[in-house]
Amino acid sequence: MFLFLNICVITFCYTQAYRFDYVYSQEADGWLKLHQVPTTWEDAYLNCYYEGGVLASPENENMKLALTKFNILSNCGIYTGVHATFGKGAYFSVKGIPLSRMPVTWAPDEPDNSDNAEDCLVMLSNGTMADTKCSETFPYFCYISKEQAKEELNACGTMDEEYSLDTRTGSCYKVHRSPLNWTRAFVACAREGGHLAVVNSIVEAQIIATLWNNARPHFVAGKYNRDIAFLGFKTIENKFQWMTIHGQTLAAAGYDRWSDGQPDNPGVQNCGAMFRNGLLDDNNCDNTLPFICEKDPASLLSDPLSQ
Ligand SMILES: *[C@@H]1O[C@H](CO)[C@@H](O)[C@H](O)[C@H]1NC(C)=O
Ligand SMILES: *[C@@H]1O[C@H](CO)[C@@H](O)[C@H](O)[C@H]1NC(C)=O
Ligand SMILES: [Ca+2]
Ligand SMILES: [Ca+2]
Ligand SMILES: [Ca+2]
Repeated sequence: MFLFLNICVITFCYTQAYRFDYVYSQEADGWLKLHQVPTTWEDAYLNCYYEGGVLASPENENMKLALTKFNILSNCGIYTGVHATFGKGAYFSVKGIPLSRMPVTWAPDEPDNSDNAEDCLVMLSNGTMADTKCSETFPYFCYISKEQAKEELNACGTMDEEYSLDTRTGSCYKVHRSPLNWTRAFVACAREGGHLAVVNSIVEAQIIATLWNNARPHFVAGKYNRDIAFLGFKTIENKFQWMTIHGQTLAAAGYDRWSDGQPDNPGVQNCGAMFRNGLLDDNNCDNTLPFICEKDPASLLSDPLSQ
């Protein structure tokens, strides 16, 4: 926060925050967010993508400086977006800049490609780099360039035009037509500033079903049911108690209309879904299905609690 204010005082101050969890960096010429919870490289990559940015890399001296300066976690490396997961030894940033173009200083005895199994690069707190297994977990930064961030926020408080506001509920909705399993879907909605949709009324069930049925046809290869979409409810560890992701029973949340014969697979189908007619289904959490996100228009604004 201090850093941010300081930047504002001495240079042009960006009045439009990208979103509350990102901080403007003059060096980076854009917005950075430190994800303090360590994850695997693949999860870091995906989380940044869902947030609308990229896993940050020291692609030039300024980015390297920004990442070093913002990395307040002492003695701890951060994942960079530099990886060779597409081909052994062929290191590129997520944006496709080759490692040979980056200002890299290696840590002692690095890179060593230990066990011939190290395809991801971490940056240590002093700015030196090391290769590591991509399954190791590290904190990381996501980056949104000023170019990317300069679009106006829409009525849903996001630049993601796929979110649309419905004034009847005051919520925004987005139909994800590319299928993910329930866990991945949950994370995708969360990173967009929303959550897997929670149905709180019959009207909301109709709104969601209508949006879904009107969504542009979208072909994604693979075997999955195109007529069922994941929502934000599941059973708690096979206890046959259906709860929304906000900790309520379906009845308390306001909508518990199951389709005929559903739920039909207790103990096996532990995740909540909806048919195109708006009625509910239990489905396998590891199936990949389309899914619906719901978002409070204020969720990413600077002070969501005061809205
Ligand atoms: C950077 O940190 C690593 C790990 O702590 C250490 O081994 C290395 O000597 C440091 N390099 C410089 C240039 O300070
Ligand atoms: C969802 O997919 C991810 C990535 O493929 C996988 O790691 C995870 O185990 C899956 N989760 C479930 C519940 O199947
Ligand atoms: Ca190494
Ligand atoms: Ca809702
Ligand atoms: Ca079912």
